[in-house]
Amino acid sequence: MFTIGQAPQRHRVALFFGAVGVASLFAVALPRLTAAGDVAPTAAAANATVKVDNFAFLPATLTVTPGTTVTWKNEDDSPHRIGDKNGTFTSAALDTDDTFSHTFAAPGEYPYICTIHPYMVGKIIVKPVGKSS
Ligand SMILES: [Cu+2]
Repeated sequence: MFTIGQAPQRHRVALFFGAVGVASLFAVALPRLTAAGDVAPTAAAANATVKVDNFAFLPATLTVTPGTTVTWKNEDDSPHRIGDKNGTFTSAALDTDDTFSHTFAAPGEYPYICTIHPYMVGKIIVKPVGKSS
């Protein structure tokens, strides 16, 4: 049995649940936005380590985000001295277990060598967040 008032009432119920559905979508999206905002400062303050071992840099090529502090640690029995080929950073001679740190603010490629053993080569690549190439 149909009455005239029934159809509009069903329509209002459908509208109500439609609005709840849209609100739910926003409720799900908002925490994600907050989480993404929290990730950025963490990435900017990141740290990375390059091991100097067996007359080699490990990893030889390291990709980081701007603001990352890279620490070299000499795990060899022989001293090593980190020197950027462009003269941006140079360490003192590092004895066994000595470390040297440099913070990379600007994007770019930073090839470096051990100035005592120039055949030891490495590279730091500083890549802005969100750029895939
Ligand atoms: Cu060396």
